[in-house]
Amino acid sequence: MARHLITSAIPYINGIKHLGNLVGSQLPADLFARYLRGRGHEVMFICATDEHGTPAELAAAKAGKDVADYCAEMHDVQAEIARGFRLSFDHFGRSSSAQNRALTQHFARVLAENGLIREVTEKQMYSVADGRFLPDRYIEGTCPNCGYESARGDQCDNCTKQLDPVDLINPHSVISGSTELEMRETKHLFLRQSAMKDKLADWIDSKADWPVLTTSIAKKWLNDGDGLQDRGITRDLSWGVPAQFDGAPWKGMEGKVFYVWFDAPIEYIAATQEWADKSGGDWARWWRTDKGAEDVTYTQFMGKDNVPFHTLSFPATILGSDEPWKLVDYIKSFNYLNYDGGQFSTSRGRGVFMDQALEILPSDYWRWWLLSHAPESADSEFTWENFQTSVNKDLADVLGNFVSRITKFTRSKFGEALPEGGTWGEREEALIAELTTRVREYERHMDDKEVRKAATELRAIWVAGNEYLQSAAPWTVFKTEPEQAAAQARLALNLIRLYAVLSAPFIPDATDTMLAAMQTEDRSWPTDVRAALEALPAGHAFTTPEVLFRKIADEEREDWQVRFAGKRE
Ligand code: B3M
Ligand code: ZN
Repeated sequence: MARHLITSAIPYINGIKHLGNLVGSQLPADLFARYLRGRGHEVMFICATDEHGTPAELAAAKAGKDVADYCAEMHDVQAEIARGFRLSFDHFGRSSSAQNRALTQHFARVLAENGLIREVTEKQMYSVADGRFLPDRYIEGTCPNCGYESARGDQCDNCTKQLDPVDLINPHSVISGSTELEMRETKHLFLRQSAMKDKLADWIDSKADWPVLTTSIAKKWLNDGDGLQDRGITRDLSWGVPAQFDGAPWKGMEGKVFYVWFDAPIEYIAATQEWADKSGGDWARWWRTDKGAEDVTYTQFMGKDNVPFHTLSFPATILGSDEPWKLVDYIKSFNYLNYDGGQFSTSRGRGVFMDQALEILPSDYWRWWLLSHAPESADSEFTWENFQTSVNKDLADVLGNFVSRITKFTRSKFGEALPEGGTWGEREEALIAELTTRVREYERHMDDKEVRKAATELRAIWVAGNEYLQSAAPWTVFKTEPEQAAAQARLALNLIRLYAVLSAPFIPDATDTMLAAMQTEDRSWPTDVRAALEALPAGHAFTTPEVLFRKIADEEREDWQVRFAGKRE
């Protein structure tokens, strides 16, 4: 049994995320966590809300709420939706926690002690109309790198370049729209990332097995010349972790807070501390290599825009501390999911948001489509036609139909218990051989975090059962050799349990339904497919489940297409 630490990028607190956000981090992280637990490993799966910085302040102001109240409310909203999608976090934390405040200040202190923080007096955008400095997202303008016109002060969404507000061309205030901006002097703390360039480069070079998407982004910013500039880690904001040294204000930093991207990844650790404080568990054995974490495999999941912060900035914090913190072992990153010929748009309400998705269909339908179409090697696109086809074919026609056909047949001919008699022949041996190969392939893809390939293999495993049933045709065999039909039905009913176990990472609710129908709680992984197909003996009672997956009708699809085309407030 191995120990796996898994983190998903922590979603910003401002508003409900869309399906593209979900498939880029939380959902594949959940898939992996469920898979590893299913294989009997010990898993710590951490996520949280990212509550500091300008996104939170701006959203709270827009909602007319105090920012702390706004964050508390939105955290609960996001937690509820996460439960709806069956995201199996061991803890869903908050970056505004006391634990994260203390840990963030701790890191800043040790980095300063190690000579890796310097104070910089610089000129920053000051909005005369707004009467304040405008950090990060309070400024928008044109990206100097790619020309995208709505680049934010901290990063360009189009080309992923990390920016400083002063880099923008034609900047304006997001608060007032004013372009009456002037440069005024202000003092900030800078993390000397440049001093750690070689260390970071060696570390990234040692990760030969990382996805190309991850290493290419990391190397691009590492070798770009300006990718590893020292970065400001404080901001002129009131909401955030105060820029203090263990309680005492950092001289000259009064009234400033740490930059949200400085404290957000630290929350991965702090959230584990939150979990420990709540459960009495031991966080250090997951995070401190001097306290047991050297045995931990740590995997992070995130969208590609988050990669620079996880391959450069956060490791700079960890390595720069010179303390025995666990560094990430594998970074799985994702491209973007587009929506029906364009992009998801939070501001225009274009596309399906997590709450809306659950209003129209149960989570398994979404989980299956999103994971089987995860934007791994390239951006992928959600279309309603494709969604309808996948659900109707894969879930209803293949898996659902298999379960319904064999339970109904057995009930009508033998009653609701696994029938006795008969033996396996060539057809059954061939099926066992095929499934053995496919289950091993499925495991390999899951171990490799190859989400789409795993989904394809799982679908093939379902198809194999359907084809077996089709060619064995127990309904025909029953007329002349009822014992033979009984052996076939027994095998097929055992396949339902096998499918339940294998499918759990993708469609956990269907797994529960299938196991309940088979009246078993045996979730043991099919290390030996033959043995797994004999797990439920003759005489074992079962029930015939309700429709496992319903089909999506053309009218519904058309209706949803119109409904989610845009304009949500
Ligand atoms: N909140 C950005 C995002 O949600 C940011 C991730 C933080 S991970 C430490 O995409
Ligand atoms: Zn750009």
